[in-house]
Amino acid sequence: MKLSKILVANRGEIALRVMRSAREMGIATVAVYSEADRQALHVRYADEAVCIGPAPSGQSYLRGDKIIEACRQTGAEAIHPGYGFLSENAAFAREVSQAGLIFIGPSPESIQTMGSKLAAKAAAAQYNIPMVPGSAQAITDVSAAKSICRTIGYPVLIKASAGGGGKGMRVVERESEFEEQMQRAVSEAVSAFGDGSVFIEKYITSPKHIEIQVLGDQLGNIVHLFERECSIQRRHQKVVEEAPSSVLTPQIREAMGRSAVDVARACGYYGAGTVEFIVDEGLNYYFLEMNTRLQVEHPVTELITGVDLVKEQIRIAQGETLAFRQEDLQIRGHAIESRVYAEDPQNGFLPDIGRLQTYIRPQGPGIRVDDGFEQGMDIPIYYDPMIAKLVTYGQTRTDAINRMKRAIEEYQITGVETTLPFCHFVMQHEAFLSGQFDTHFVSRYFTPGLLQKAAEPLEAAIAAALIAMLHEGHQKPEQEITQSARSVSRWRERR
Ligand code: MV4
Repeated sequence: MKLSKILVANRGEIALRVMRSAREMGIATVAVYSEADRQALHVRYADEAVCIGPAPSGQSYLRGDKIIEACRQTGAEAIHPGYGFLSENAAFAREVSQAGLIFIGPSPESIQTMGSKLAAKAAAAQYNIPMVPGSAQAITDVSAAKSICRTIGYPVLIKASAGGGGKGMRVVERESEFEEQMQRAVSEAVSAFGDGSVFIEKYITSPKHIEIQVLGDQLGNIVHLFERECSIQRRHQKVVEEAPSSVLTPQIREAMGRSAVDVARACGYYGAGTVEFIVDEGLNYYFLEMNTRLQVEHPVTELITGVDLVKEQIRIAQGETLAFRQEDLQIRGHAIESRVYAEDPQNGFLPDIGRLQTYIRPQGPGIRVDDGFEQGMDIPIYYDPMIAKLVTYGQTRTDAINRMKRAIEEYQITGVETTLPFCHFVMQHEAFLSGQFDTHFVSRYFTPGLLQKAAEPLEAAIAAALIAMLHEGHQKPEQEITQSARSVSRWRERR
């Protein structure tokens, strides 16, 4: 069934990104917006727009009922949820189809299974997919849990089954700390997710976060589109991502790809999805969880494969067969994404909201900017402070890195502080250049004093550096989940 009009239940850069692909497919677009977003670019870009409520997302972008009503009003036949908001809400996906509309995404059952880490692991256990040693079920009995920990060995990690973003996660270094940490994890999980189920895993001390993009159609065909390396993150918020990973061998890439397809198959997956792994220093990989949405960092995969993931999502929702088989896909070149957040890297990455006084995008070969703002606009306080995704492409990783440095130097933003200087720092760091880094990159290597502000008068740069040096002594190091995490990375030694 060909769609003729879709509603995009999101805002900002991702709403625009989705509408662009829809328009290229000849599909009309409907925007929804909150009262804070009347002037937003996604509203102006859409063929039609419907206001769904006040600024707080609980009263607008999270109101499934109002969004379904907006479809009735405009005649939209399908809903693309983007990422965040309602994108991984199984109940919403079910309500959409009960209203006779198409949810552009996986089935409610897939969303529900993968929304529980324990259910996801249970589904994956039908296949031979590597998983971190730990408890297969929620732990309730402290002494039974301690005996599991004795078997797998400390340190262990307690995780919330319903968790996300590191919430409800506790590292336990020794048995004497176990009970207290378990109680904390349970109460954090109850208050954050309304579900206190927690389980245990062996703690991998220096992991890389590598995820595999998958696509499945409604006829049961599933392919993977290789990996994204997402280890450069702070407090579980990714800042720099790239594809492909510079450490995977073709053999490990193929094995991880096959495992990712198996995970998707285990829950009858269709649509676009991401299978998340951690990779240890010996390049052993372990399945952690699956994200059942389009991810923020999807453009790096699009650039190295030539596949428009949003168009594929729409084709899959239309019931079409995947247009390619696994052997049709290959990696061409290298792509890097820098997330431009309105946050101050000189000041603990605190959100720095305000008006974009100057906003001039970089241009030229190999540069893609996905954003939702123009010069003069305010960054609203109600939503995610991401201004843009700056993505560069090159034939080699070095080309993509040099292009990213050039693009960051061209990008002119005043009025708010951004993560751009931090991303520039990453592009020059020896650990990033060599590929020998893990998820602890930021806490291990970054201090605000190391940032140089580009394109500023020398005196101002010196003053900023002096101020940063004065502040450095007073700053608490970024809270990390373990002490041993601050030790030197062992990625290098093993290679
Ligand atoms: C882990 C881990 C080490 N060992 N599991 C964090 C968020 C969640 N999606 C999985 N996470 C981790 N799970 C075991 N058994 C380390 C992390 C982790 C992490 C993972 C990916 C990206 C960034 C991270 C930062 C800190 C910890």
